[in-house]
Amino acid sequence: MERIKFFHVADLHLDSPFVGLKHLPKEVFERIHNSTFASFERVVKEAIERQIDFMIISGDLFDEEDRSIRAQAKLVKQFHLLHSSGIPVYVVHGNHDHLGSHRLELDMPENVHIFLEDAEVKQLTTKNGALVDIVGFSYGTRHIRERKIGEYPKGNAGRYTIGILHGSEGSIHSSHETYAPFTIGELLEKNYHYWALGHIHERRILHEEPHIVYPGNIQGRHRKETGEKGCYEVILDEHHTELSFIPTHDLVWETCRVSLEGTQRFGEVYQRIEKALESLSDDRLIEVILTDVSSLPEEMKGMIENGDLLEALQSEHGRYGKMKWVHSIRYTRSGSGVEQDPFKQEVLATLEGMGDGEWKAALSELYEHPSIYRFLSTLDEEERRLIINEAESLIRSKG
Ligand SMILES: [Mn+2]
Repeated sequence: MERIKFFHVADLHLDSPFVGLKHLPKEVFERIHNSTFASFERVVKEAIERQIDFMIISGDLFDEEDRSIRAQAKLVKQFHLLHSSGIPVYVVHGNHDHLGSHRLELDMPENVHIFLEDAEVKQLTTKNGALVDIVGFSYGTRHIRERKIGEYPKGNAGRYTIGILHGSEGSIHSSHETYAPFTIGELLEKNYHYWALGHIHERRILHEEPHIVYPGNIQGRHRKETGEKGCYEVILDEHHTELSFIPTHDLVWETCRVSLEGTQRFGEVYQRIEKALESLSDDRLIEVILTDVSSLPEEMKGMIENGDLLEALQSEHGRYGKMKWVHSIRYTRSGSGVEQDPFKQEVLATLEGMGDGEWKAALSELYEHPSIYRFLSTLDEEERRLIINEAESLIRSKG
């Protein structure tokens, strides 16, 4: 069989709202707000330059069920560019942009092939004459909890078979909800040449030969989606897979740890942070975590907590080249003194002992709020730690 070359892209989340970023100057806001589109434009540019045979998009093209016209128009424009270059696109919709959510739909060019609710096979002959079966399904509603893998037929000899699946591999524990679950074994049984997964926003290769791959999203959307983001170029021949990651992100979310050991004055703190920021590349959205703060006077900690330090850094953002935006500053308290007040001791001990149940109860008002819950992701260990640290320093600082 002639070799084939395609792009595996997933989780575009076009027009993501980037919640949690506050008080952005206009140019910073616009850059961030446009970043999902900028990344997809790069995906398309690379696809055309590399003359791929076809593109696969494994779900969550849009971030919201009521996909904006702006997002649709920009997407359609990119699909037209692919069309002009003779590149077909195979699309499934995921939990974020399921078929049932269609409100106002723009017409897609004819190179775009969208899968429907039941798993189906779409056939393609590449310009080199290779025969390819592409199998997939789209989410008809937001929550697909059942196993859909049973609907996928076995691969046929003499043709490439590629499976597209937006869902959760059974052994992965993540903050993503479990949808259309499957196991690696179930995928291998199908005898496909490649599995183009979507849903998990981290890049992961679950199996090699045949490759089972989550490419991750194309642009980080919050501080936990750190690092480079992009898509995979896949070159297949009958026995071998060549996988290359192509970074296309517009902005990278990054955590920057700065030790404040021995510092006492605002000027010293500021300089240490500035120095650390200078060493980072451009086009970063940065969370600064200050460590070793034990020598820091309480009033300095107050300036960190009340946002004064952050504001000072942000007002200087122009100095850091193209774009280095510090979106938050926190500090972790290590080796803090023993509390003498018995009441405070009691409260601190309770805080330290908070289990899942207590967290759930404390957060239920937010996490069960009908219009807020969908903007929230679950708190991981580090975030819980930070909240506890902040509460602790608040309690200790009150007389
Ligand atoms: Mn997604």
